[in-house]
Amino acid sequence: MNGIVVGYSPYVDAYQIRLGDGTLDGWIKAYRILSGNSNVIYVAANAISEALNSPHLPDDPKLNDQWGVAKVRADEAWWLAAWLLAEGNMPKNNKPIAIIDSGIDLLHPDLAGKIIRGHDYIDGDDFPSDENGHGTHVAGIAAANFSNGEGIAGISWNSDILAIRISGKDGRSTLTNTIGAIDEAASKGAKIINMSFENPLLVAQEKDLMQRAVKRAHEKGSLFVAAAGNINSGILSTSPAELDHVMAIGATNASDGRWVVNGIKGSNYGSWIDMAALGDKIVSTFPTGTVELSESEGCPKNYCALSGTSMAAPFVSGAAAVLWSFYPNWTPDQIVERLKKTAKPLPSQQLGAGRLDLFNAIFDGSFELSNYLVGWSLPGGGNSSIQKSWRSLSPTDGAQFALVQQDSDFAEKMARGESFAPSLSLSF
Ligand SMILES: [Ca+2]
Ligand SMILES: [Ca+2]
Repeated sequence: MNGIVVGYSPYVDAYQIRLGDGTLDGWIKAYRILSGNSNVIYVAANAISEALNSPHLPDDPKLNDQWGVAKVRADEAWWLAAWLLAEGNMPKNNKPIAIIDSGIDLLHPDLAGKIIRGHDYIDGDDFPSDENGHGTHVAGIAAANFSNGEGIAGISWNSDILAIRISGKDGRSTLTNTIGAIDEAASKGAKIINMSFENPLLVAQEKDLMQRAVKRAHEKGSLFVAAAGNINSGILSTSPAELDHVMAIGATNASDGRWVVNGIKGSNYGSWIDMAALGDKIVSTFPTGTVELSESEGCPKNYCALSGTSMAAPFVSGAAAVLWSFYPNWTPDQIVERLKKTAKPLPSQQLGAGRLDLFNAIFDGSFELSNYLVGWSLPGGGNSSIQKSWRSLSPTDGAQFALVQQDSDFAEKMARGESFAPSLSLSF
């Protein structure tokens, strides 16, 4: 069968196997062999197209407009998470996300109950409301209320949002406000700090000041995600995305090309980009009243589609929060590494590691496993049962997987790299 183990999840205690024969027939053959082994508790396909109608997916009415959800395989990640949550095998709350931006509509129905009010550096108060629209949109992508029968589903199903306002109606900010906001976010315990703004013109001393603030926060355990900027440049880098310990996020479109509009506006690219996420016509929350972007972007109240690297960054911020809920003890650098190494490569796009793939990020730890797992397989014979909820056999993303659960002792041995009986070392 030529299968190889490409991942292991300690939470589901399951191995992910990529089958050499990716057809349905190949899967069925592999299923019969694996499910016949007494060490295998169940075998299931990692394919959940049927689950789109299942109760595991959120009921938010605009989910159908959120093309990015399936593209980054957030739906599959949610599906796995829903099962783990139900089993009590996962934290109910994801890591808090700070949105340093133009503020957030504090009255929005799809952000209600999520927002922790940070400082408003424009008004000098603690009501960081949004007169521009940008911050409200960014916040929703990362963490709008999930499965609440309203609006959209945020990528992270249960993250608090720390709203910090550094720009007014015109969307412009200052270095002082930005540095204050970074220090504030870290001191208030935000694990993920989203910065969907760009400045290509900072001088060295200004960059250094911002870098120092980032470094302080990074040392407190914060992960930074920033927009790479929208000037369609392969030469200019922008701050804060270019700084050390900050993920620089470019933007892609529905066909995994770099997001560009008429060759004028587009995602920046180049060797300084870490990875990319979706930035083309992204539907998210928008202020309930009239704001600056209402007219310029033709946005109705409450929800609107906007484009740019500003939208791509919160996809990654939300994804980081979800990934962290699966691996609560990881450091920010481990989260960053996993997100990058499991991204879908986009050769020749100059968008770093490629486009976010949240399901892969959660499940594909192949690069962290040593080679002894490659070629691992099981012979036939014994009892098994298939999980009834995991019934779809359709391939996703061109690959077929089986999830194979072992008894816990077996998993521990595997994790320690111990050898097994010869009966467990056959090749497919
Ligand atoms: Ca205010
Ligand atoms: Ca919602």
